Amino acid sequence: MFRFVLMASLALSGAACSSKASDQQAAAASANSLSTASTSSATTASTSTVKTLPPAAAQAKATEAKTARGFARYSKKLKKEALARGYDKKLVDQVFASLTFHAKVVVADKGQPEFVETLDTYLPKRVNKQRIDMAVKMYQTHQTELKQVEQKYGVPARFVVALWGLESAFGRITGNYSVPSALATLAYEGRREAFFKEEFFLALDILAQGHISLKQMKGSWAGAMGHTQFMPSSFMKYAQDGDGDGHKDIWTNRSDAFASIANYLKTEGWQQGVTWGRQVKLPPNFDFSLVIPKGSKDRAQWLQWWAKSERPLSEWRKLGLTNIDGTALPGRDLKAALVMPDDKKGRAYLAYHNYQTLMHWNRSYYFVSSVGYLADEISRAQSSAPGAATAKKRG
Ligand SMILES: [Ca+2]
Repeated sequence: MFRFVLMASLALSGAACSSKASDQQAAAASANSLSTASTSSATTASTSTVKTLPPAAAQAKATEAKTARGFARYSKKLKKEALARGYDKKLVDQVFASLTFHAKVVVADKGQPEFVETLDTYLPKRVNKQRIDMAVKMYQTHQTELKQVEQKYGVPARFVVALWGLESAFGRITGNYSVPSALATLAYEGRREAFFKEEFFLALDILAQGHISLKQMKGSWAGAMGHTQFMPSSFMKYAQDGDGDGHKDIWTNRSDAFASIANYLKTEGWQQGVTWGRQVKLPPNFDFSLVIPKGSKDRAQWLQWWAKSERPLSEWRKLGLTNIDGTALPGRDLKAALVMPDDKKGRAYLAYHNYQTLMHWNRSYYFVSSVGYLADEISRAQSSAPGAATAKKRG
């Protein structure tokens, strides 16, 4: 489990990020970033005409030769279990007839990026100018729809757009794997069998409920689905029918995706009227024991450590902290905890309650920093746009 989780947070940040994402979101997160990275090579592996297979594809082929038969045996058992669990036989027949062993999934799951970087190298890549421009454009294009979602769920549209942009490049990169096949392959691989088997059965539930067809149920190699890159368990908990047509379609329906993202944040405690956090400057000789320590074993422990760091902005002000540009911290009566994703060397953030909510989505400082950064850039573009209503940063 540790390796998977570590791999996921590495894949996500491309860095030695010591915060570990939750199982579910680790899968979604790694799925997201790796789907982006590996889609093209996956396509290469399946479409190239054998002559000159690149090494990764060749390796994938080798794994396939070894284990496709094993997968078929595993699928038989899984099918029995599906029927025993009471799934409709027609659905079960249809899904199991479609199951394909994806050697590539196994290779991706075992792979570990070796590249180490910091937030300073990561952020400009992950939230580059192209992504910011696109986010601003999407924010404006879908303004009406986004405002409705903002009102209904109490979550600012800029955060919905930022998550949408980072998870699936605004719905453009959602993954090309058949989700049941990817999940069955990962269950068969065995290292996290129980987790992926449950996700597989939840995928069957989603199909049984008719939200999407089997053919359209596509996702990343790790089973993260659609515009939101939800794992099936997240779908069950947070997905919404935004346009009211009776289906929660996070794969092809933008309204459903927007509502689902906002509902996720609302469900996990988003506070209205407050932003996520802010980058700050520390005074000389700062007492670093006030920072949330790194390496928490789970969210519960991280929250405990958060509570120890958290204090009112006025107190942080007294301790000598300022905004990154040296100006005074806001006078608002808010509590914040101090986060340093790259320890003493790197950036420091005062994190508000909503930071916790974003860390529920994906327990990675790098991920949350990029969401906050992108959301702030959207807001900045709004307030600097000529004639645009000023979208003031609050908190
Ligand atoms: Ca719908």
